[in-house]
Amino acid sequence: MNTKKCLIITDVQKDFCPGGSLAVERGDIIVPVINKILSTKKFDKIIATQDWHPQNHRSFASNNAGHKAFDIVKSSSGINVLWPDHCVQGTYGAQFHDALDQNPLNIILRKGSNPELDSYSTFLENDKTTPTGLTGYLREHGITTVYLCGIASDVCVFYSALDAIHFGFKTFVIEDAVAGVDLPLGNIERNNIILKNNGVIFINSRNI
Ligand code: VGL
Ligand code: ZN
Repeated sequence: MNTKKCLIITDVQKDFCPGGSLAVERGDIIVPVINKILSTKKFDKIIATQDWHPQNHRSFASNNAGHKAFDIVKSSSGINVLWPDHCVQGTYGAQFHDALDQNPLNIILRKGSNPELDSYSTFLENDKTTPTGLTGYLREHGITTVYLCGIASDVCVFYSALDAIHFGFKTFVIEDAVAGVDLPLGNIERNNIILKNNGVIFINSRNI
Protein backbone atom coordinates (compact mmCIF):
# COMPACT_ATOMS: atom_id res chain seq x y z
CA MET A 1 0.00 0.00 0.00
CA ASN A 2 1.11 3.50 -0.79
CA THR A 3 2.23 5.22 2.43
CA LYS A 4 1.24 8.84 2.81
CA LYS A 5 2.45 10.65 5.87
CA CYS A 6 1.10 13.57 7.86
CA LEU A 7 2.93 15.36 10.65
CA ILE A 8 0.60 16.67 13.36
CA ILE A 9 2.14 19.39 15.52
CA THR A 10 0.01 19.69 18.64
CA ASP A 11 -0.45 22.92 20.59
CA VAL A 12 3.08 24.37 20.42
CA GLN A 13 1.75 27.59 21.95
CA LYS A 14 3.27 30.20 24.24
CA ASP A 15 0.99 29.37 27.18
CA PHE A 16 2.32 25.80 27.21
CA CYS A 17 5.96 26.90 27.12
CA PRO A 18 8.11 28.19 30.00
CA GLY A 19 6.76 31.61 30.99
CA GLY A 20 3.22 30.71 29.88
CA SER A 21 0.16 30.23 32.09
CA LEU A 22 0.15 26.43 31.75
CA ALA A 23 3.85 25.97 31.16
CA VAL A 24 5.15 22.50 30.47
CA GLU A 25 8.74 21.61 31.26
CA ARG A 26 10.78 21.34 28.04
CA GLY A 27 7.90 22.89 26.06
CA ASP A 28 10.35 25.18 24.29
CA ILE A 29 13.17 22.62 23.93
CA ILE A 30 11.13 20.63 21.41
CA VAL A 31 10.67 23.56 19.01
CA PRO A 32 14.09 23.28 17.28
CA VAL A 33 13.57 19.51 17.11
CA ILE A 34 10.24 20.06 15.32
CA ASN A 35 11.82 22.60 12.97
CA LYS A 36 14.50 20.08 12.08
CA ILE A 37 11.84 17.44 11.39
CA LEU A 38 10.09 19.96 9.12
CA SER A 39 13.30 20.66 7.24
CA THR A 40 13.56 17.01 6.20
CA LYS A 41 10.46 17.47 3.99
CA LYS A 42 9.41 13.86 4.58
CA PHE A 43 5.70 14.56 4.96
CA ASP A 44 2.89 14.79 2.43
CA LYS A 45 0.88 17.06 4.73
CA ILE A 46 1.71 19.06 7.84
CA ILE A 47 -0.89 20.26 10.26
CA ALA A 48 -0.57 22.29 13.43
CA THR A 49 -3.22 22.60 16.10
CA GLN A 50 -4.00 25.40 18.51
CA ASP A 51 -5.88 25.09 21.76
CA TRP A 52 -8.31 28.00 21.27
CA HIS A 53 -10.62 28.69 24.20
CA PRO A 54 -13.13 31.49 24.79
CA GLN A 55 -12.47 33.37 28.06
CA ASN A 56 -15.57 31.78 29.61
CA HIS A 57 -14.36 28.23 28.96
CA ARG A 58 -15.65 25.73 31.51
CA SER A 59 -12.24 24.02 31.80
CA PHE A 60 -10.76 27.12 33.44
CA ALA A 61 -10.71 26.97 37.25
CA SER A 62 -11.54 30.69 37.19
CA ASN A 63 -14.96 29.87 35.71
CA ASN A 64 -15.80 27.32 38.42
CA ALA A 65 -16.60 28.95 41.77
CA GLY A 66 -14.84 27.37 44.72
CA HIS A 67 -12.24 25.61 42.59
CA LYS A 68 -8.57 26.16 41.96
CA ALA A 69 -6.28 25.24 39.09
CA PHE A 70 -5.49 21.53 38.70
CA ASP A 71 -8.54 20.41 40.72
CA ILE A 72 -9.87 17.11 39.43
CA VAL A 73 -13.61 17.21 38.76
CA LYS A 74 -16.32 15.01 37.28
CA SER A 75 -18.60 16.26 34.56
CA SER A 76 -20.57 14.89 31.65
CA SER A 77 -18.91 17.30 29.22
CA GLY A 78 -15.49 15.71 29.33
CA ILE A 79 -14.00 18.29 31.64
CA ASN A 80 -11.97 16.31 34.14
CA VAL A 81 -9.23 18.74 35.18
CA LEU A 82 -9.61 22.44 35.86
CA TRP A 83 -6.77 24.38 34.31
CA PRO A 84 -5.38 27.86 34.75
CA ASP A 85 -6.73 30.21 32.06
CA HIS A 86 -4.75 29.33 28.92
CA CYS A 87 -4.79 29.74 25.15
CA VAL A 88 -7.59 32.28 25.20
CA GLN A 89 -8.63 33.10 21.62
CA GLY A 90 -6.59 35.90 20.11
CA THR A 91 -4.31 36.42 23.11
CA TYR A 92 -0.51 36.41 23.21
CA GLY A 93 -0.44 33.09 25.07
CA ALA A 94 -2.49 31.38 22.35
CA GLN A 95 0.09 32.21 19.67
CA PHE A 96 2.48 29.59 18.38
CA HIS A 97 5.93 29.64 19.98
CA ASP A 98 7.83 32.35 18.11
CA ALA A 99 10.53 29.98 16.90
CA LEU A 100 8.16 27.44 15.32
CA ASP A 101 8.57 27.46 11.55
CA GLN A 102 5.01 28.07 10.32
CA ASN A 103 5.86 28.26 6.62
CA PRO A 104 5.51 24.52 5.90
CA LEU A 105 2.08 24.22 7.58
CA ASN A 106 -0.73 23.11 5.27
CA ILE A 107 -3.51 23.76 7.76
CA ILE A 108 -3.96 25.13 11.24
CA LEU A 109 -6.72 23.47 13.24
CA ARG A 110 -8.17 25.23 16.27
CA LYS A 111 -9.99 23.28 18.95
CA GLY A 112 -11.64 23.85 22.31
CA SER A 113 -13.86 26.72 21.17
CA ASN A 114 -17.09 25.37 22.67
CA PRO A 115 -17.22 26.95 26.15
CA GLU A 116 -18.92 23.90 27.67
CA LEU A 117 -16.72 21.18 26.18
CA ASP A 118 -12.99 20.51 26.30
CA SER A 119 -11.14 19.11 23.31
CA TYR A 120 -7.93 17.27 24.06
CA SER A 121 -7.84 15.08 20.96
CA THR A 122 -7.32 16.75 17.61
CA PHE A 123 -9.79 14.23 16.12
CA LEU A 124 -12.76 14.31 18.52
CA GLU A 125 -13.82 16.66 21.26
CA ASN A 126 -14.08 15.26 24.79
CA ASP A 127 -17.68 14.14 24.30
CA LYS A 128 -16.01 11.54 22.03
CA THR A 129 -18.48 12.28 19.24
CA THR A 130 -18.00 15.84 17.96
CA PRO A 131 -15.45 15.70 15.12
CA THR A 132 -12.88 18.44 14.59
CA GLY A 133 -12.79 17.57 10.88
CA LEU A 134 -9.24 16.20 10.99
CA THR A 135 -10.23 12.62 10.09
CA GLY A 136 -11.97 13.83 6.95
CA TYR A 137 -9.02 16.01 5.99
CA LEU A 138 -6.56 13.14 6.37
CA ARG A 139 -8.77 10.64 4.51
CA GLU A 140 -9.47 13.04 1.64
CA HIS A 141 -5.73 13.40 1.18
CA GLY A 142 -5.14 9.65 1.33
CA ILE A 143 -3.03 9.86 4.47
CA THR A 144 -2.26 6.43 5.93
CA THR A 145 0.27 7.30 8.61
CA VAL A 146 0.44 10.07 11.19
CA TYR A 147 3.39 11.30 13.20
CA LEU A 148 2.51 13.21 16.36
CA CYS A 149 4.64 15.73 18.19
CA GLY A 150 4.06 18.75 20.43
CA ILE A 151 2.41 19.44 23.79
CA ALA A 152 1.20 17.90 26.02
CA SER A 153 2.39 14.34 25.55
CA ASP A 154 0.10 13.04 28.31
CA VAL A 155 -2.93 15.15 27.38
CA CYS A 156 -3.56 16.35 23.82
CA VAL A 157 -0.92 14.21 22.12
CA PHE A 158 -2.08 11.19 24.15
CA TYR A 159 -5.77 11.49 23.26
CA SER A 160 -4.95 12.34 19.65
CA ALA A 161 -2.77 9.24 19.31
CA LEU A 162 -5.52 6.98 20.71
CA ASP A 163 -8.04 8.45 18.27
CA ALA A 164 -5.60 8.17 15.37
CA ILE A 165 -5.35 4.43 16.05
CA HIS A 166 -9.13 4.23 16.45
CA PHE A 167 -9.63 5.83 13.03
CA GLY A 168 -7.23 3.37 11.42
CA PHE A 169 -4.06 5.40 10.93
CA LYS A 170 -0.63 3.92 11.52
CA THR A 171 0.45 6.12 14.40
CA PHE A 172 3.87 7.28 15.57
CA VAL A 173 4.74 9.54 18.50
CA ILE A 174 8.07 11.32 18.03
CA GLU A 175 9.50 10.82 21.50
CA ASP A 176 12.09 13.62 21.44
CA ALA A 177 9.58 16.13 20.02
CA VAL A 178 6.93 15.95 22.77
CA ALA A 179 6.70 17.47 26.25
CA GLY A 180 4.17 16.59 28.95
CA VAL A 181 2.34 18.06 31.96
CA ASP A 182 2.86 14.92 34.07
CA LEU A 183 -0.12 15.55 36.28
CA PRO A 184 -0.54 13.63 38.48
CA LEU A 185 3.13 12.70 38.68
CA GLY A 186 3.83 9.57 36.63
CA ASN A 187 1.07 10.37 34.14
CA ILE A 188 3.45 10.61 31.18
CA GLU A 189 4.90 7.17 31.78
CA ARG A 190 1.49 5.59 32.46
CA ASN A 191 -0.02 7.09 29.33
CA ASN A 192 2.96 6.08 27.20
CA ILE A 193 2.37 2.48 28.25
CA ILE A 194 -1.32 2.77 27.30
CA LEU A 195 -0.32 4.14 23.90
CA LYS A 196 2.14 1.30 23.28
CA ASN A 197 -0.50 -1.25 24.31
CA ASN A 198 -2.84 0.29 21.74
CA GLY A 199 -0.37 -0.01 18.89
CA VAL A 200 1.25 3.43 18.90
CA ILE A 201 4.90 3.30 17.88
CA PHE A 202 7.44 5.57 19.58
CA ILE A 203 10.18 6.81 17.30
CA ASN A 204 13.17 9.14 17.64
CA SER A 205 13.17 12.06 15.21
CA ARG A 206 16.48 10.94 13.69
CA ASN A 207 14.84 7.65 12.59
CA ILE A 208 11.88 9.08 10.70
C1 VGL B 1 -3.86 20.78 26.84
C2 VGL B 1 -4.50 20.95 29.01
C3 VGL B 1 -5.53 21.79 28.68
C4 VGL B 1 -2.91 20.23 25.82
C5 VGL B 1 -4.88 21.64 26.47
O1 VGL B 1 -2.69 20.85 24.77
O2 VGL B 1 -2.36 19.13 26.08
N1 VGL B 1 -3.68 20.45 28.09
N2 VGL B 1 -5.71 22.14 27.40
ZN1 ZN C 1 -7.01 23.70 26.88
